Amino acid sequence: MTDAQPRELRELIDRLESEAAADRDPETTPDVGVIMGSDSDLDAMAGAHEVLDDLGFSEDTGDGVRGFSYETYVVSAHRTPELMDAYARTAADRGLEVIVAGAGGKSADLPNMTASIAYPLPVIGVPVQEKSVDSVVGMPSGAPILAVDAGKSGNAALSAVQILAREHPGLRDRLDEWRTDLQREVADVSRRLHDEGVQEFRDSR
Ligand code: AIR
Repeated sequence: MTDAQPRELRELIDRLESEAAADRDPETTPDVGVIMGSDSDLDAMAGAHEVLDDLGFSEDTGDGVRGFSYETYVVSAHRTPELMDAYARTAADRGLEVIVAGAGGKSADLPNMTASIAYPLPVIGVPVQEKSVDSVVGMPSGAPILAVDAGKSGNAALSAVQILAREHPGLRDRLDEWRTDLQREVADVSRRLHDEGVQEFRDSR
């Protein structure tokens, strides 16, 4: 810790550490942590938030919501390495079961470093751009990360819920319903495309 560390950063790290030390009711702690290197990644990470919302997760903004929930923070591996360390180090004790981590650019190190520090907690990496893929997935032997294709943050959220569903049959049912809805939508599009004809279908999109 340097003396130059700003109060705002220190307070955020203190918050994570005191939440980890507190004996909180697991019912009220977030299950999925969604972190990203910058708020400029929010659009790319929106798929994760949408899937979690669709599957009935609430957003925990610090009020200790009950039931399945997620939280979101900006954590930059390079601008705020101490915050990344604190987030990953305290994640399990704060009640998180799985982390979805997105980062962009060619040095997209938040997912891979979070995976190493939070191990054995599973971390699902989201390369925000195509050029971030190698940096997210390129881990050495013995240092695993789960990862999705560039921009596929919704898939990362689905994978996170799949992990949670191993212990929670209710979530398995929600995942089944989600897949049924998806198949219904694809079948509906397929039928309309055929029955309306290509031009009318395109015009109505
Ligand atoms: N980034 C932020 N800190 C470390 C990295 N690698 C990434 C963000 C974002 C990109 O850099 O994840 O995708 C550009 O960030 P910004 O804040 O300049 O828009």
